[in-house]
Amino acid sequence: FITEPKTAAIVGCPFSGGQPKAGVDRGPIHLVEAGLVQQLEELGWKVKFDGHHQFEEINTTDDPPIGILKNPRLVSRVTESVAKVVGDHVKKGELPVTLGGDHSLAMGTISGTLNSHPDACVVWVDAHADINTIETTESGNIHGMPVSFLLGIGSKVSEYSWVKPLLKPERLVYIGLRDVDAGEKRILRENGIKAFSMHEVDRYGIGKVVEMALDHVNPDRNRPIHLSFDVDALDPTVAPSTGTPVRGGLTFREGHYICEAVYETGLLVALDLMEVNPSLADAAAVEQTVAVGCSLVRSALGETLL
Ligand code: HAR
Ligand code: MN
Ligand code: MN
Ligand code: MN
Repeated sequence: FITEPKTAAIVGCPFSGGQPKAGVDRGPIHLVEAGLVQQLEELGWKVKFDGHHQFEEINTTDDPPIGILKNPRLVSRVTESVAKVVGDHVKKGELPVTLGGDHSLAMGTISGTLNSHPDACVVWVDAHADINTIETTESGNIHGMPVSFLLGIGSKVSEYSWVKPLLKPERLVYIGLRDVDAGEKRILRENGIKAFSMHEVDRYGIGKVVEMALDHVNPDRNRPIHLSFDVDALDPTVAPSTGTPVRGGLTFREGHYICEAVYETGLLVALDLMEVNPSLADAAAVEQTVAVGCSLVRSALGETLL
């Protein structure tokens, strides 16, 4: 699906409107300043990066809540614009690497992927399921909801009518979950969505978990894969600078193993790296988190240990 010469397009999304903590909008800037573009070039990729998206066209001075949804118009318009940008790269056979920014952005990135590859599957790596609906969310923070919008479950708001329910429950799999709301557990169960929590990672080991996850969404290993990686899937000792850290997460190697194994399929068509927040820790912890973010991306784009 990726055409030669292999081209990656960095889609920097300095956006924080899907959640309340300032600073996550600076994640992509730090990742690029850490040298991500050159690192990917050293792996043999042609890398396109024409600056971070500024969403200039989006003008929401007045954005009161719609029901419980916070910043609903802003999040809708930014993610719709991201869907177009990511979709254009995917159509050209380029690999979009979207740097967040909060995870509401995945409403855009996954819409962009599925527009071109309706048969694609999604591997969502996260401490959280991000599948709350308008009915179940307690926070109203849209970064906890993008998956429900992509599936078309829960009641609809006209502001989000551009989001088509292109994702099928059987084409989605989670790895790393450990902080799932009661309403979200019900949604996962009722829709038969496959999820490998940290409990399964402990029981089977990450190698077997990734194999089972791919067997579920991609049994013949012929579907394009969209990997959406929330850095908070990693243990907070590994990736401390993030808005909603949850203890008991993936080790450094477990996180990288997922990326390496997805790369090895040769089926990766889009990658998200989300929720790096450089304002939520001391300088050393920020540097550590940014470095881990870059190295996850390198692993997903083919860096090997030998
Ligand atoms: N489930 C909670 C909510 O809906 C928390 C979501 C949290 N955050 C993320 N997303 N970082 O993965 O608000
Ligand atoms: Mn671009
Ligand atoms: Mn998330
Ligand atoms: Mn998360």
